[in-house]
Amino acid sequence: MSTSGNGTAHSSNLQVTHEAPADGGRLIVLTAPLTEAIDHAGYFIQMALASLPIWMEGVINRKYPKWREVEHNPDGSARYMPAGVRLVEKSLLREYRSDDVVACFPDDLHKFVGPRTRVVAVSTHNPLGVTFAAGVYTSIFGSSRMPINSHYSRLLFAKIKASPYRESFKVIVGGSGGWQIIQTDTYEELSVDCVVEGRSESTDTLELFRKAIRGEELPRVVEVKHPIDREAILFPDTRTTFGVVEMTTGCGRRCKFCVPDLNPQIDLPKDKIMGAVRANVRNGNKQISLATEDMFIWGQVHTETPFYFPNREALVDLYSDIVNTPGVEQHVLSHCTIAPAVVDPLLIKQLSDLLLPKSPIHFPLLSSHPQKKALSPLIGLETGSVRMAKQIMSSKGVPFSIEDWPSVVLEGLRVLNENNWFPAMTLIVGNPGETDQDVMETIDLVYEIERRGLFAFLIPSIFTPLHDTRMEKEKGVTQTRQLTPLQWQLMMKCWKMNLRPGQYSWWGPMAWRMGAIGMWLYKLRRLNGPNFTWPLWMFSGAISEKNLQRLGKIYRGKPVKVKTRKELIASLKPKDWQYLRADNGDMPAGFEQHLAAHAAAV
Ligand code: B12
Ligand code: SF4
Repeated sequence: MSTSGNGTAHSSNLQVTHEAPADGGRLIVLTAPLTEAIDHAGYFIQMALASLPIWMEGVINRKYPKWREVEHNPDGSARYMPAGVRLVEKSLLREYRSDDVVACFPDDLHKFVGPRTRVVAVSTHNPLGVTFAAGVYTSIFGSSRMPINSHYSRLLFAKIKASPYRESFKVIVGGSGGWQIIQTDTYEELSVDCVVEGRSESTDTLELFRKAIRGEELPRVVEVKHPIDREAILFPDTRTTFGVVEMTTGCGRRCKFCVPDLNPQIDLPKDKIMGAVRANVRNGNKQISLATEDMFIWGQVHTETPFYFPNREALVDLYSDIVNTPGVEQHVLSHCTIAPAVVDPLLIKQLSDLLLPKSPIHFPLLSSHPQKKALSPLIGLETGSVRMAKQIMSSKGVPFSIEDWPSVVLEGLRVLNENNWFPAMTLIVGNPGETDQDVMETIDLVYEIERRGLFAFLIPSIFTPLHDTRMEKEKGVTQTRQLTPLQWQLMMKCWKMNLRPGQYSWWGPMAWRMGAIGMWLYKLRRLNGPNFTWPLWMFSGAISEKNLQRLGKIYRGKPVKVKTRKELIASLKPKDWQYLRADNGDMPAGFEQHLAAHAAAV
């Protein structure tokens, strides 16, 4: 049971009332799964909800007993909703009256869905848990189909399906996870009429809603265009979950497996970002997070400087205004890339000075900040194999050559750690064509991170061919039982390293040993097959890595030859030197003469 902000109790079970809302309901009702809408405990809880199987919900309940408690506006609508829902709402309000449209939590649908309702629109991020990282952890623990988030998404769809007014409204689904319904063909099962691929701002989306309201048949899938003009992107003027406000769309580094990179590279206008920040604060939010694939491109899109040389002044100005907005008590970073930390370490320092005081993240054993605060953006590491990196993400490290990818990762991480940034870094296991040699090179890089005393939360996930990407048709590993001993070892080594900061108590290592082996005996041995066994022993720490290597059970990684920042900078093409900032030091020999000659030529 959960209690809403206005004191009414709700159950998160299927709840069907046949009593019509007094006003006949709203014409258009917007919603999202509870697990994607909650604005509680920060980003990590939602990531856990997406990654743990439903049978582990008790772990979340114990850690966050109040996670289901949500707040309401006086009319019963949702006080906050994911940014995607808010934009659909904003898009619709260009055409419909505000009392025609409402955004509500799943438990409140019966208050707004009535005989007048013509559309129930669902925004979803990850409804069936078939995307990377989400699928992999649930499959390790036993059921690949039902992460907690997926369970709650299904509850939402079941509730909509069971509505006594279901015949008189259409169900339209959108958001970054809509493709999962198309790919699994679960339209009937979930009672979905149409999935929209693309942004709500599009006039095609509005036309679709018009059609639904006229009661016409809808196509199963509608692809709508992404605005290419930064002014065409709308901004919420109500509160969003976690204070998410869009900062950029697209990326530009062109990794082949990536969905967001397919969108146009746009950095959004500062005044609009600030307007949405203020709107969040006005509506009771204390936290802001700018949604982006790479925060470092903001201020450098379609300028004369290539986007991968960050615009230090613009970024510092933007973040400074955000964290200094009265009412913003917390600020969280979303995604970025690592090469900019090597390009401009002073930018990282200046951002740290600004952002650390407002970061809600504390890593007492890692941070040198007086209050042990830290910043933890999500960064793609993906692979330590240069051969693989060339195939799937040849521009990931620009302006540096992809040949230097391991050095870019290690030097970038050094700069970040020195400034109290401890990123979550994703790795892809089981890329199409991945050989044992590729996995060994990734293991080498992971051991090198450990050897150098660097820290990142390493999050391995199994390759998932995502819809529409240039790797859509490729096949990698599909089940955890197919993972090789080396792939398992990479996964378990990452998790072993992640748990390091929690292992300094006297009881920590012991608990892990017992827990890991107990879990293996109980469930995981059968599920994940024999290749899992020795990596798990390595993870548990019950037998030392040295001994496991001596017995020939694991590969312990060999030292990686790494370029220093100075060497990396020296490897840049002279045409790029003009974009370097001398205050970072490590300038290539002949830098000043080169710049003078360049200036003269210009
Ligand atoms: C912020 C963010 C988070 C936050 C907050 C999420 C939240 N609930 O608000 C956190 C960190 C919690 C998170 C978690 C996860 N995330 Co996330 N996240 C993002 C990020 C950076 C921004 C999302 C956002 O708000 N964008 C701004 C809004 C406006 O965009 P939007 O939601 O897409 O909405 C637009 C359209 O989709 C459309 N639309 C949306 N809804 C609807 C509905 C209808 C009816 C219509 C017509 C249109 C429509 O219109 C909107 C614009 O007008 C995106 C990347 C990105 N740039 O989108 C990744 C992203 C969405 N996340 C992703 C993933 C994988 C996850 C996790 C599964 C990761 C994990 N394993 O833990 C979890 C899942 C969480 C869950 N509960 O299930 C992937 C999704 C991949 C996919 N589904 O195919 C993305 C694309 C990142 C990536 N690079 O791959 N995420
Ligand atoms: S760097 Fe990240 S966001 Fe950019 S293309 Fe690669 S995976 Fe996508």
